[in-house]
Amino acid sequence: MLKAFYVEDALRSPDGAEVALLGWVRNKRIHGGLIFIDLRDRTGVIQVAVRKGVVSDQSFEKAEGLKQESAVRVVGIVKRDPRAPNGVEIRCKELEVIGPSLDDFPIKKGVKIKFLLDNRHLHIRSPKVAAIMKIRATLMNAARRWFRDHGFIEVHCPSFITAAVEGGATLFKVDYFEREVYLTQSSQFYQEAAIYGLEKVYSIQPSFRAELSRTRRHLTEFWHLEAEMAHAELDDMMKVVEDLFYAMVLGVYESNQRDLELLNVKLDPDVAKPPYPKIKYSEALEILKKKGFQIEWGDDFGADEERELSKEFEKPFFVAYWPKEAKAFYHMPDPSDPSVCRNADLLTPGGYGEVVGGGQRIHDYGQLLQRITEEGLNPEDYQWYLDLRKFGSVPHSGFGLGIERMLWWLLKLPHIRDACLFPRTPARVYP
Ligand code: NSS
Repeated sequence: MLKAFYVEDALRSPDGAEVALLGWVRNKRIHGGLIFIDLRDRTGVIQVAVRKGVVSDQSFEKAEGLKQESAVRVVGIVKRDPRAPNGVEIRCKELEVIGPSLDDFPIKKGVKIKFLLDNRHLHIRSPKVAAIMKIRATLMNAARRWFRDHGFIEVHCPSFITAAVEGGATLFKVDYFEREVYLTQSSQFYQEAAIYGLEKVYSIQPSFRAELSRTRRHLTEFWHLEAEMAHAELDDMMKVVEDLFYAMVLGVYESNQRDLELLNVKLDPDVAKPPYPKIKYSEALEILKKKGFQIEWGDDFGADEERELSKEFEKPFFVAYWPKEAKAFYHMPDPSDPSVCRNADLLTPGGYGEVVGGGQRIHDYGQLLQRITEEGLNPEDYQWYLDLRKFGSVPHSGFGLGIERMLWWLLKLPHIRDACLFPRTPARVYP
């Protein structure tokens, strides 16, 4: 039968109730004829007391021999006891080993980060990793709920592609039946095609970047939440990003208090309450110059620039109207000043930097063709993308949000890889 009773249910049960728990042995302490087991499941840890003479000799022997992470089934009586870590103890009546640990569990206090990453398949059992993953799942659920409530339709786009969205330098090549194709950096172009049938769409799926940067914020594979809207301009896109972002933060605040506590994160959802400050690229440049950065008009911001800039803000904030040289060819030049695009990145405060990139797309055929050529790209590679501008093209906008970047900021994680079940970075594709 599927498990339906968890440690958290046992903690809430009245004294004297008999409960059966399935879990894993996190820790064991032997005091002569009394053995304490810390039993873990996905909802928490509870102390189980196994007393000689109360349980059968067989159950006591099994308990004595338990190694860390053995899977067990425990039947016992709930008893409030102030000496127990959670104030509740299970007085064991019966213990059964479902899956023994064959070796000593290698994850111990004080092991190095590399060791934890090499043994990520075992480390992810830790309550802290589980808490991060539960919060991650909430972000996804909250985003889906928001999109559904606001009339967006979920689509699924291919990962094998033939032309770059975000520049050729970060494309992963794939041998595709002796043809060279790539792993996608973004689903944007497919979403742009989809809006002509579905008008407002979103997708949540992996994107890939062959980025050799060993920073605390770059992955080679990340989960990309993207949306695209027909009949939408830059301001419409920023409004959607604000509302969605807040709904995601609020979702975590409402559903994950215990996980946040375990991670020692004090989350004030008001930090993400719209409206967000909006500054222009030119203003951001001035702030950075005043801070002593040697940066010129047209330069993209690196990790250092973003970190310093984002220390100036208390809320997420938009940096809008970037010079076209700094951004991909598809961004729409602003009609009132064509040297800048109608685009905006959302940066998180406190030194974390960019989490969302997006803007209004060029919807005019001739203008798109011109930008493709100006950038030295081959129009043939973008034939189908250009085609979209031939048949009833409309102003449209969209954005992409990195789920791991958002978690990194939200939980103040030391490294973006802590936001992944199995991170992928230049140095790591195992396990
Ligand atoms: O390159 S982006 O800024 N924009 C796009 O890919 C657009 N084509 C999205 C769109 O408009 N549909 O990437 C968007 C976000 C960025 O803000 C980060 O949050 C995340 O994707 N991102 C990454 N996260 C982790 N690691 C890496 N390497 C990475 N690159 C982008």
